[in-house]
Amino acid sequence: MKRLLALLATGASVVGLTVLAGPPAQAATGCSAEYTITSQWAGGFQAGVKVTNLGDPVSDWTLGFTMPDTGQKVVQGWNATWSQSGSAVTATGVDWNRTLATGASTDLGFVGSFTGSNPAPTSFSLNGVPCTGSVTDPTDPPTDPPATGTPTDVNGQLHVCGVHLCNQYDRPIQLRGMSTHGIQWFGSCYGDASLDALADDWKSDLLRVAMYVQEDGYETDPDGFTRQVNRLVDMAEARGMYALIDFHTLTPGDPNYNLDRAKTFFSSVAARNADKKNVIYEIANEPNGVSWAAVKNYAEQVIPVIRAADPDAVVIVGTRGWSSLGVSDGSNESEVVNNPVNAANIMYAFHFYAASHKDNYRATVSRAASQLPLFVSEFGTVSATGGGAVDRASSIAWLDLLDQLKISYANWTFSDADEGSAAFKPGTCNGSDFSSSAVLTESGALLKSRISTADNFPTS
Ligand code: IDC
Repeated sequence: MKRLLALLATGASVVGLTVLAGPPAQAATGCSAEYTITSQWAGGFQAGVKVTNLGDPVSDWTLGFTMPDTGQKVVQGWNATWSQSGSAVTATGVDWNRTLATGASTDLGFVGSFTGSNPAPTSFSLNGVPCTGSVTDPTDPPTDPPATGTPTDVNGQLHVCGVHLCNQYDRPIQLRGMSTHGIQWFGSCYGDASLDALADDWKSDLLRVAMYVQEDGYETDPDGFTRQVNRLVDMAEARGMYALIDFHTLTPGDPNYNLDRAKTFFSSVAARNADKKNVIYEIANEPNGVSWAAVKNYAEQVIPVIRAADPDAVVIVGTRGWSSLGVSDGSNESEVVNNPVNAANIMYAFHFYAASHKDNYRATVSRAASQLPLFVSEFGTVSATGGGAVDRASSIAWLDLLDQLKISYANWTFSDADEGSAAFKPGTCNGSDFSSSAVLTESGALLKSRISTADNFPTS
């Protein structure tokens, strides 16, 4: 059964269908706008607007609407350039969502304030055309009941299909989850209670296991760290979560420095976990100060080692410039598109920190997503240092974009590190409460609210 989206339709039928006979064809126009208040507090609220273009493709758009109460104001918005004059609000598309094909949607949002009441806005229009259309969501699966079971039960062995991550039914899915901090430092954060909370309360699909190679990591005790990683793979599996095994190279930035270690490590974990369906391998966290050619050379030596032991697992390859597809080094995705890694069933890592990496990075991802299979195996809501304040608007813009593109993600970090990117307040991992809101940081609360919404995994 197709879900009919809640609409602000005024009762008119679908606008934008061309009539077969009659006057000469004109550009088809029309839109629908779905407005939702996602939270509200004394004098303030957060709202989302899903805009769908029901007419001909547009390469530039402005959404207009009217605030019914004089006290209602847009304070700060995302995924568009917002302005307000009296009761009239406009939102204009930004680089990466400026073009809307027929039937395409984009999600915008804003934080607002109000003094009296806070009714829903009226008179939505797109490029001046009233949004009176209705639309069914073409991404809805044709199945009736929502899938039941854990993420790994429902999706089984994953593979790459086109630019997407696909499940056992060969349908694109998005995994949403969390990354550990360095397991050499935060082992106490990864026990039964915290992982129960991650699976049951957060409804996380995924645990990324960040095994640093340097900084007192793998190189100091290869067997011990291999055991720890395998233990976390098992703990994730027992809870129905995918496990991303992250060979967390960072400094030095050239992954070839660790090539022998990578071969030893991956031949061991791939052999040991070959029969499991929940394992994804991430072979180099963040190459930096090194060319794409060098990263590709590393990947083409490590991937065959994994394939020899575990032929069907998805492998994620880090990209140049701290896994920015080269953008942080002044390059872009074309170096990968023009010279891809010679291997099948792989994805490319894209990492971002929302307070540091904004519109030009989002534009890169929205462009690259139609050409390369991308996996956001690490991102933060804060600055690239891992600390500082949560950039809420940028984080939400990013998460909306990843949702729209069905790009999987893991947030840095499921830990109680004393830095803004950590989900838990310092000291949490010494205790037994991983579920109450009292132990969450601002970043943790935001991510938990995003990750714990129902998954929509196709089952046929
Ligand atoms: C940071 C940690 C911080 C630690 C530092 C050095 O948050 O506590 O001291 O590493 O190991 C990355 C890296 C990730 C960084 C993170 C934040 O993958 O290891 O973690 N970051 O700086 N890339 C961009 C940001």
